[in-house]
Amino acid sequence: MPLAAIALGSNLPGRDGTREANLDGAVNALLALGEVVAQSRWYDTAPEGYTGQPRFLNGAVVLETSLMSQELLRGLLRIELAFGRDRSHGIAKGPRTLDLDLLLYDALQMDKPELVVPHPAMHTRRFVLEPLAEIAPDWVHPVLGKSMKELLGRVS
Ligand code: PH2
Ligand code: MG
Ligand code: MG
Repeated sequence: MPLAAIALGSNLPGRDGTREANLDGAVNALLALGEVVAQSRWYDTAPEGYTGQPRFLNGAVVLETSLMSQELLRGLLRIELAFGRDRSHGIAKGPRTLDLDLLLYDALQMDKPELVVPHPAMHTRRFVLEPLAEIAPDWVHPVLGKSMKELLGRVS
């Protein structure tokens, strides 16, 4: 069955009060989409990009799933909504209760308006690579030809 790497992030309390509860609850909700075969620890990280927002809690999971990439994406968006994610207003890349990003899907390369895989910014982000290299150090980025461990060694 296909393996998907998913990044998790939260920097606002949700219905259960903490960033941890959002990420723990998201992992539980992901069980509806497949089997969580690996889960990183949660990393407290400084916001990158738009820095005028609270610190994030970030992590990654590897999900074994029978869903196609776009079905999986729809499932991730549904979970974000269930955790109170509001995309209707606010700052792009600003604070959010839950962000679930599809990073990798086997060795798939896809560039469509609704989904780009591998995630186009993943190799530049320590908050993505550190948790992913913890659970999938040897997974090779299908475009860059470098493992997660190697990519982590290249970010500041
Ligand atoms: N997500 C962003 C923008 N900046 N910074 C950290 N530390 N963690 C994130 O998950 C994050 C961010 C947009 O998705
Ligand atoms: Mg994101
Ligand atoms: Mg996102």
